[in-house]
Amino acid sequence: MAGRHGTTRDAPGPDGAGERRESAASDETGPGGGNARILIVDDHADNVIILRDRLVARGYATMEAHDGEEALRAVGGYDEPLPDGAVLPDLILLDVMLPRIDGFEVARRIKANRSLPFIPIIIQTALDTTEDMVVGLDAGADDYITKPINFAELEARIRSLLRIKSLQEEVERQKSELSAINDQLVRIARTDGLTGIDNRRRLEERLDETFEHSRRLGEPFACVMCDLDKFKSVNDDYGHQAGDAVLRQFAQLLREQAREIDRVGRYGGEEFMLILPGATVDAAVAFAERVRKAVDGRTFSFAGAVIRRTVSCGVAAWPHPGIADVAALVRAADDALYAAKAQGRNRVVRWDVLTTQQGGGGAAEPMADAPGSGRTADDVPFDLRTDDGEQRSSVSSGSHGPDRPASGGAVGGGLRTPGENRGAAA
Ligand code: GH3
Ligand code: MG
Ligand code: MG
Repeated sequence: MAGRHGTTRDAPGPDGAGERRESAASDETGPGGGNARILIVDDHADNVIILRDRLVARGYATMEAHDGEEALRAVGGYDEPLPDGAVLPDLILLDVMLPRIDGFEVARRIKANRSLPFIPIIIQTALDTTEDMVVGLDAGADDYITKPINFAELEARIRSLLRIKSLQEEVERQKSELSAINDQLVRIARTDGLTGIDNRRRLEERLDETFEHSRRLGEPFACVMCDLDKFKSVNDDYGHQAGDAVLRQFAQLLREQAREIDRVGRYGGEEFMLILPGATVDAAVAFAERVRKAVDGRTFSFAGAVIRRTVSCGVAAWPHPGIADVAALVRAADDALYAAKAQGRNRVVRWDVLTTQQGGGGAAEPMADAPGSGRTADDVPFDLRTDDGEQRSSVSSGSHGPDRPASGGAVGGGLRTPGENRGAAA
């Protein structure tokens, strides 16, 4: 049997708010109470004592408040942080007639405080004033009990509300679990599983965001497509796992080379894309050239072997008169990449120079080539529209198929206009 000996005081507020009493057996499950904490709010000390003793005897822990302000303070109701070590009540037994702030107002303020969890409130009303009951329920109370209080009835109401509270908490728990799972799914849906960098879907979102942002601010931005050269031979010679290791190491290299604001993603296969916000074509070419050199100057290692690889890059940037939208920008970078492959690989090609050299793409003036890139379309004449299957496969970078409808007119020689479909070469 619990008694006054078990009384403890937890973090009493300035006026005794939050005063808390617990039964000696409070950590055992009582006849109905478990460890639920009930805040008794009543200005009559006798009422408080009667309720407290009976609740404690039934295994509940109790807290007390003697007016409306104390009651609010016990739940941090004045936007004050709860005193250290203080705990919120699980349920409030609220008298209506209280000094300073009446019970209705207390209920209203507690229910209006969105930072609080669900705390059931039972108002105590005099038997002859059902009007109080209506006002109390309208104020947000969850139930009411008439005085003089029938303790069995009070206990039944407390149990019922605590059941609702625990269901509510379970719902909240499941909601936050679902939201965490959802966040994780969103992350997975945007990430390339092999390399941990953005996947194509995410890159496309980023492209749209960056394009929108650049257009609003009138800032340039660039897109670099990188494709590992002769990557298929890594798989053929060393196995698929070796190929995977090279892809991971290449992704890591790109991450290291990129600035904080750049986006690095895997566009597909052994083809990677970099989105460089604020970068002019010159800056992007310099960046791509750094990447190219870094790859050229390093080795890739995996179980049992160390190999060297090179990379080809295509660069395009907005604004450019020939680039009206994101799709045109990506196509331009891809075309430049394709030209880099055709010119012999291990090089960086800028699309705007291809364009001006062919008088296509709407470039107003030839743009200066960046130091270090140094290679343009006329370094090596190439024919992207040859019907010769041999040559096609030697210049194709392979993974461009699905989003590039085949051009029916892929006949004859000469340079394809950049931005135009690569056609049969894909
Ligand atoms: P090029 O210089 O023209 O780009 O030649 P390439 O061999 O790199 O290009 P190709 O398109 O012929 O081959 C690409 C290869 O990339 C074929 C494919 O098996 C391999 N590949 C694509 N995705 C993965 C991957 O996730 N892991 C591994 N290990 N290989 C991949
Ligand atoms: Mg390749
Ligand atoms: Mg490829």
